[in-house]
Amino acid sequence: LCIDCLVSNITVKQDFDRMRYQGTWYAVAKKDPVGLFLLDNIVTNFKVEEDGTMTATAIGRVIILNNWEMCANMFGTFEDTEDPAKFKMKYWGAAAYLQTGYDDHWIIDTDYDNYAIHYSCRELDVDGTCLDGYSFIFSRYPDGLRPEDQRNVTEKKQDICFLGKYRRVAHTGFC
Ligand code: ODT
Repeated sequence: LCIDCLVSNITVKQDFDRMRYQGTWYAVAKKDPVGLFLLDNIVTNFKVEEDGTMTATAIGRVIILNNWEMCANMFGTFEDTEDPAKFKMKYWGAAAYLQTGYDDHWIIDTDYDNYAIHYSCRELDVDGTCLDGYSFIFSRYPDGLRPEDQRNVTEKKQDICFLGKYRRVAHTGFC
């Protein structure tokens, strides 16, 4: 629960297990940051390397240089922090004109087999709330969340103060 919207009070998944998090996740909803990048058809694949490092790839439809539509191939490596569900994500694209960055990457909640809620605050406001952030709702299935997971996901959207700020992410086969 987070009633004051302070980023420092947001709770994440307890005892996050990166091994069970591996494999394919379909973005079914997204809260965009300022200057959004990935539009839709977003699919990610997480992996734990032999040395224990978590890495991921992501694909998604983007529009670059104002009106060039393409599928972006993205890569990320995750730096551990003292909390097992909080990472720093270094990311870059297969092509130089794609976005690169270094974002927080928090796993708010997941059951590993069906749903996951991701959160990233890029810019803190002076009062400790999030001024610019983004969040993905992931499903193991491209067609969306199971009905039995929807209530919990809605609750978590509220906890991270992003309720009502999500849009549905379509999977049309574009990428
Ligand atoms: O789309 C946006 O507006 C912001 C997100 C840009 C980050 C994309 C970088 C993806 C790098 C590969 C990693 C995949 C895992 C991602 C899971 C969720 C957060 C991006």
